[in-house]
Amino acid sequence: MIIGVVGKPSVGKSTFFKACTLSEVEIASYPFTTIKPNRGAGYVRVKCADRDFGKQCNPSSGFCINGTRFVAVELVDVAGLVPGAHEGKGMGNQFLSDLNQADLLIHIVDASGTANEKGEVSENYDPCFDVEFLEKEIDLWYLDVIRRGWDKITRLARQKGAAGNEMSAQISKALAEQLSSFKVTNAIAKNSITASGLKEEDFERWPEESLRQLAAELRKRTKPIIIAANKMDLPKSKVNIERLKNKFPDYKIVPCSGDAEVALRMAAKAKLIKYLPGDPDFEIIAVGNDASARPLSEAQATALEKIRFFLKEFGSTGVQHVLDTAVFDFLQYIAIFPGSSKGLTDSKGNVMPDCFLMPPDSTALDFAFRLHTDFGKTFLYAIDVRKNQRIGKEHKLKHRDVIEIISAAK
Ligand SMILES: Nc1nc2c(ncn2[C@@H]2O[C@H](COP(=O)(O)OP(=O)(O)O)[C@@H](O)[C@H]2O)c(=O)[nH]1
Ligand SMILES: [Mg+2]
Repeated sequence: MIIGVVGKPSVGKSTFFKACTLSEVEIASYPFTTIKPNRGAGYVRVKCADRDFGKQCNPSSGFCINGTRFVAVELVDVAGLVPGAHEGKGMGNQFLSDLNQADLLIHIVDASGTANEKGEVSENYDPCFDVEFLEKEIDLWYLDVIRRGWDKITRLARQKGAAGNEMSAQISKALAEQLSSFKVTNAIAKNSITASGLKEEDFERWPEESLRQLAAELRKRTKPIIIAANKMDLPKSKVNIERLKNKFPDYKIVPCSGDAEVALRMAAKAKLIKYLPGDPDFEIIAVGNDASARPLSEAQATALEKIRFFLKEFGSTGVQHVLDTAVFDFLQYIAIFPGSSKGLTDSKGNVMPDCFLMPPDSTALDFAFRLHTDFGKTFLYAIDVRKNQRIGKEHKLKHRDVIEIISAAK
């Protein structure tokens, strides 16, 4: 899963990205390569299954602190969004390919209204414009690709129909084929066509304007957007977030402060405080006359107390909450731990080294394929390790299940 961090300049994208990717502990490895500077691992919080078995896990990627497991998700800082972007203004190939690969977009909005549509210093700017703008811009980009490819898409559909297939299902297949780089699948194309009030078999007579809605429906399903209302520490943000919530009741809007999260993670890394990303508070470590203790400077102490005040009001800095909301609440992913009824240790002696994020409705068989194609192909049955119960391939998995796959490949 790839999560794109988008928004106009100066809203705090890079700060948010830094906050998510900065980690107190040294991370041995990611489940993916991060060779580009604008790519990195963010982590979602999962209550680890290790404690339920009276164990301490040794994650092979991510980390686990006191029973809270941080599972990696790939983040991309997608810079370069400006008005007119879909027409190619300021939108390089890099921007498009970064955007293309994302499964979900976190739209960082400057809730304080201190930057105009180009990101220049301003006053009383209404962030609702940014939400409308981004949605429109991405919808137009989809529309543009559909329009430019329309002759080809319809030709493909006719060919498929002529090849003896039932004409009524060919346009969705042709759309999915042409828009595969946007992660449009057959099912997504079908649902989008229906949601646009169109009938597949009439595709030769679809009105031109209907393509606009079709583009929007395809976009919604392949690039869903959640909003991080950033800079909540600034004065006008509270009024503006209410405005956002009223105007966009269908959007998930999470208040946050990227700056505060960066400060806390840096302080934790420097061993000045104890802080777990997403926590409602932190604890100052370095006090007293102990020679090894590094007392906080006056400025540090003041800055931290200001952040504590923010945490009290908002429950957390919100940054971790944005990621957790995106993955678990919005995309409804579930975390699954591979395990075994014979023990939770792998061949190298690591306890519960892995935790996988799976899409909603994943079955035991899906999980087998996720572990290894061979496990999927030669799947026999699975075991729900918590209950020590056999489950079949169609069995739907739940968040925090511990599952063993029994296959002929083992
Ligand atoms: N007050 C405040 N400023 C922030 C916050 N997050 C980011 N900023 C500031 O906003 C400015 C732009 O941030 P940056 O991450 O470079 O924005 P980008 O252009 O979207 O990548 C910087 O000065 C940040 O320190 C926040 O939560 N509160
Ligand atoms: Mg930036």
